[in-house]
Amino acid sequence: QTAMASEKEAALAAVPSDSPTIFDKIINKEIPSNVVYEDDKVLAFRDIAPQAPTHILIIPKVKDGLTGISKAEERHCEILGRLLYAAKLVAKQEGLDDGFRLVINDGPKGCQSVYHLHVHLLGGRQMNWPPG
Ligand code: IU
Repeated sequence: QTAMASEKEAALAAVPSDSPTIFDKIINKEIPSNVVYEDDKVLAFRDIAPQAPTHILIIPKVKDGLTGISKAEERHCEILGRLLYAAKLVAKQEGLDDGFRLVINDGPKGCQSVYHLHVHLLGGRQMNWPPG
């Protein structure tokens, strides 16, 4: 079984809800993670199951109802911009000068498994299109 297949299974098994997720424990440093960037609003850490040489998750420290991008409201516009800007800073920090990919999975069909908004930063290899 490939990691991708199990990630899809995790996504299909995940129940979309606004309950706290494991990312809250990562934010609160209750469980360890490999943090690569942090500011007052945003945390970025290495994905535990990397799908590329660089695979980092960029998340808002306060969820504020943002279980996923489909739940975005006008009040979230500032944090949404900060997440993308942080992704650019991290891509630069990681030396991804020849390109990278940002991904936001949403809902079961989008293969979302953790219901706390996160931007995937993937790089360090040639990406393909279309994605799976
Ligand atoms: P998704 O877009 O919801 O499918 O992404 C969730 C990601 O969170 C996925 O790439 C997992 O490998 C990753 N992850 C993690 O880095 N640490 C964890 O403790 C858990 C998931 I659970």
